Amino acid sequence: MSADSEITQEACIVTEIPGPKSLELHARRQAVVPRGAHSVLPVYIDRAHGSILVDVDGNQFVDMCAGIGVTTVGHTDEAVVAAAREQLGRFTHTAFGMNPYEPYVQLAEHLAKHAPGSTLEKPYKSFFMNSGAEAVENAVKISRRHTGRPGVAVLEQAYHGRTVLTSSMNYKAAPYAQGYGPRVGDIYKAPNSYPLRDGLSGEAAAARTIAYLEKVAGAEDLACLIVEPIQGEGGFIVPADGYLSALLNWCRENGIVFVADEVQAGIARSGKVFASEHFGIEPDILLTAKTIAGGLPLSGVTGRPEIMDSPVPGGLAGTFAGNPVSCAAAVAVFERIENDGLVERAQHIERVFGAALRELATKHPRIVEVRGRGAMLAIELADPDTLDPDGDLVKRVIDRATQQGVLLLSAGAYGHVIRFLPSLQLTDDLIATVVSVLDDALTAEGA
Ligand code: PLZ
Repeated sequence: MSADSEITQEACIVTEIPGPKSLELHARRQAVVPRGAHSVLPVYIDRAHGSILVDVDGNQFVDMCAGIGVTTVGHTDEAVVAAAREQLGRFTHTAFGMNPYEPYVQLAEHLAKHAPGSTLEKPYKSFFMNSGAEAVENAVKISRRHTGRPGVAVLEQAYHGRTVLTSSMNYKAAPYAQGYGPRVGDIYKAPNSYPLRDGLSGEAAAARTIAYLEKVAGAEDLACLIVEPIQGEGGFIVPADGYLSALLNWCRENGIVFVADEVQAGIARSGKVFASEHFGIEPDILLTAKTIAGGLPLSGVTGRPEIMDSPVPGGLAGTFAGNPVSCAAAVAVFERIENDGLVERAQHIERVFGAALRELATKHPRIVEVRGRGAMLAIELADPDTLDPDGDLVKRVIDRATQQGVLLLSAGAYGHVIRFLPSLQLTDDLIATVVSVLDDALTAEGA
């Protein structure tokens, strides 16, 4: 079907939301799908292109979520679809652990070229899994194997996945780990850098994190420290300058593997290929997923060869890991980044949309901060005097925007942040639509 490219890049609401066909599908789903597999918005999608989702009732929505930061190159991007189709016609699966193929190797070459460690004499090595959580799991395994130590350090406000290990690493207990115990041990959650709320310099925040870990975990027992350079689910929290480099130095001094979880921030979204570049750090291990394959499931673990080679042959695998169709799509994503200025698009979105959000903040005092990088921007909503987080306001604003055809996503420990992670195809016209819908919603809420 080539109708995708005929979808106009505009919002257009033609029924009640959810519409009658969505409601019908939702009733069928409730009979056969457990409630745990919840959908935030029961609007069923029929097709999509660029920044627009079209539902089964013919409503068009501006997608400011990109499937939680996945379709960063745009929905049904022609180059990605063509590469995946081509590979589908050749073969869909062999298991890389059985019979290997070129797209996997090509993708590892792209990552070696773009990873912040590309200044090293020996390039970073990569292998591929299916999901972000699996990438995190493997980073923990490799770090333990490399160091012979058990401990895993993470930060407050962090999110790393929903497997039993990774859900024990998340800051929030509910809905990830609560009720599914026992939780995994030897995980230490250290204070992070949250400039709006702690007011600390990067140096002071790092000293606090390090002091905590030395006291509570003991540096000699730590295999790795895993950080999101810009925290995603936590609310697009950008750490204070110098925070991450101080943590990295401490890791190097203490033989701890420094892992950057770039599952949400990586691959052009932040206005750099890797968010780590904003902070001048070369992590030992870098994790990618989401954006990497333009909408197909794939994750990557990339790192220094001396660390990545610590597992024995056959130690890193999975039946579907590094699926050839996903790898071919991911190669197309990197070609788009290299040839079509996607990083510059993310920077453009930061300039235009970021400025508009800051303008909104001057009108609406409950926007207590506008932050983020590239096409990863957020507004935090709180009481301007006490900074009490206002998750209810976020919910109401998102509901109002949905009714106007703009899909928004919350974030933050208290659901008090609206995060914007659109596709890089977002046009200036659509930015204007989103800003005016937000403005109206905030005004209607007296915010
Ligand atoms: N690391 C930094 O953001 C996934 C979670 C959606 P998976 N974030 C979206 C949900 O509610 O399940 C994420 C992330 C960071 C790891 C992950 C996990 O990636 O592909 O969802 O396993």
